[in-house]
Amino acid sequence: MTCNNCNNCNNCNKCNILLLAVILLLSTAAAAANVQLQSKPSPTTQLALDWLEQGKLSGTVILQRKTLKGLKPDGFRIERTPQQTAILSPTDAGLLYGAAHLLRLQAQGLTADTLLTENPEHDLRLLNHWDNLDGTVERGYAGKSIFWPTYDKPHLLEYARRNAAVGINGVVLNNVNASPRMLTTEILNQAKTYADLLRPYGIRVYLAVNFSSPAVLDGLKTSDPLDKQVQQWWQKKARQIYQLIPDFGGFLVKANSEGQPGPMDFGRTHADGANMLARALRPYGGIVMWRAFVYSPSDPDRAKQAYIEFQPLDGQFLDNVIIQIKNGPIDFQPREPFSPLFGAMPKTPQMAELQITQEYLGHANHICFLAPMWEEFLADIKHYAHYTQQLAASRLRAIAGVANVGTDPNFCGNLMAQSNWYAFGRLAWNSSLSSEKIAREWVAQTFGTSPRLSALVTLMCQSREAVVNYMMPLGLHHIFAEGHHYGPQPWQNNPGQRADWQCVYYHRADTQGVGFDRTQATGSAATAQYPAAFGNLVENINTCPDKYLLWFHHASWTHRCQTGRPLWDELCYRYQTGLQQARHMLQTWNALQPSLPAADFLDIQQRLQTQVRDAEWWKDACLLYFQTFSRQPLPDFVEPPIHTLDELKAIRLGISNYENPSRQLLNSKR
Ligand code: BDP
Repeated sequence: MTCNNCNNCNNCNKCNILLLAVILLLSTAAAAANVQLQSKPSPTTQLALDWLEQGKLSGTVILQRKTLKGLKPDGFRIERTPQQTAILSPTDAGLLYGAAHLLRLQAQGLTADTLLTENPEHDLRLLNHWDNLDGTVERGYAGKSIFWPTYDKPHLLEYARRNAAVGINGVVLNNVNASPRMLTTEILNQAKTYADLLRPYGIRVYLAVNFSSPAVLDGLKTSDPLDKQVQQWWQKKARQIYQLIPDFGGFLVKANSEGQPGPMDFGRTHADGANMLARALRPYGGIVMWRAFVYSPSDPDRAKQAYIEFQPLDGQFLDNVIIQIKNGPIDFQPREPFSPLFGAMPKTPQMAELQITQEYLGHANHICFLAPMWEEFLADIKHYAHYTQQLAASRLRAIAGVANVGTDPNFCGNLMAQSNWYAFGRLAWNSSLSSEKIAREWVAQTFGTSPRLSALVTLMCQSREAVVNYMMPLGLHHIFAEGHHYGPQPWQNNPGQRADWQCVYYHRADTQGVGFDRTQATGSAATAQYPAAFGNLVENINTCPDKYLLWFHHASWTHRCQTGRPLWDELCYRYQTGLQQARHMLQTWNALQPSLPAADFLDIQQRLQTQVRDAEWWKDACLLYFQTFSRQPLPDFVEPPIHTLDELKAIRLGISNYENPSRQLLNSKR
């Protein structure tokens, strides 16, 4: 750093901090005409100063709080001259994001443009933690909860730093399957601790709440949202929360879904329930994020049920309610078409829920960079559901990701999985960023800028398609093992359980063909829920992209795919390709050994070895099983299966051993 503050030092951090602080003070005084208020840096600008100092940014950097036309509250402008770089923002959080941006550029060996403006696309960029009060994390593969029952302060602050560095500005502290205990005074006090610790990082806290809390916690006779006492209970609770946490963000609610209580238990609607909570939070500026992940059997096709339940309620929600919708109509599968609810409720703010934790994508064992999946989804909702215009006109602009963070020292179960947390934050800020750019940024900040590492960027960008190929290609979905959702179980069909919890319900394989007919012509007519441009595209089997073929069609085994291959051959080709792609990922990684830290190299190498074995497992299980319907031989390009179908069907992964399932499997004959 060149020091402008004293003439006889070249790299004087002390002076630079002073300089930054002084300039901050002066500029804020000029803008706000209130010198005293900013007599010292705020906790947030202090963090920005610390980051810039630790990052050893070259040249002089000025942080200036300033309201500028075209800058949103969290937005920032960077103005660079030969003498200095100025970061301008109306808010302290914006200055922090600007500082992070400069550091991101520096890590890539880049300098800021002479004039650059950044505004977040979503005002609320949230992580949802599926953390339980006993410390377990639902669908978590990275240790225990970082919040419950207790916390480790350095770990939590580093978590906060990483969030702020990518612009994440809100966290839901607990599982959507929420315990009523969450709203007890004891737990609220703990939430206050987290709110205080996270506030300097520009992060607000939110809570997932259980709709039956009034009855369960305080013995009210009902939790009916139209009951006066129930309403008062929530109002009192909101008052208590805001006394503790004045900038509390609001509630996230999973209601009438998978056994959770909700307004429909009392003959009310989702709107009745959401609005009752919204009224309680409104005086304090809080919001309600009401989830649309519901599938009560309103239609024989589960993919249609959320739309059926929610779309008619458009216009009935109060203005501090936003509907939180999973990216696809079923449940975070390796590939789903976008949910038809997007764009279908023009009078209601909507937010996407993405899953960062790899529930259906190999847990922390498989390396799968998720940005390509989210890029595909975001591009589709922009193109077909006019997401950008909707967002621009929306009262609330938000997006959420289900976190993959835990107490593991690397936070995410493995180092590569951190890239998905990073990618979520970057896309929440700017959904037009390409996955390749995000991968490049992350690799540079994690491993450096050696040109050899471009192979890692390519590996990351191809990894999601590899996983789709060896797990559920061509629009297949929901053929994973029950319970832990790790590994294949396309034969799953438990008598006496809900039909739409069975894998056979989703693939519908028979001797004629495979896939779920969702066409209007002959099937469930799910295609009719979509905007015409998409609905018509996928309705017609000849125009339906192969990647969605078996999602929308029961295609015959001889159906000619867009590649020219008959369906059976194409299915075999995809599974075989997926396996080869997994092997290629391992080879690429091995070749990168000299450019990578030894411990990280070995850890990821082992995971990739597991991933290759699992890809063999998926390929063998799915091809041998579907072959019982297609009754055709495996084409020559498919490696002969290592296992028999009976052996594969006998595999039972218990909860205690599922973390490393493939270790106990599949090796005997290799
Ligand atoms: C499913 C998970 C389940 C969650 C549910 C949800 O398997 O653990 O509770 O989603 O999102 O994907 O509510």
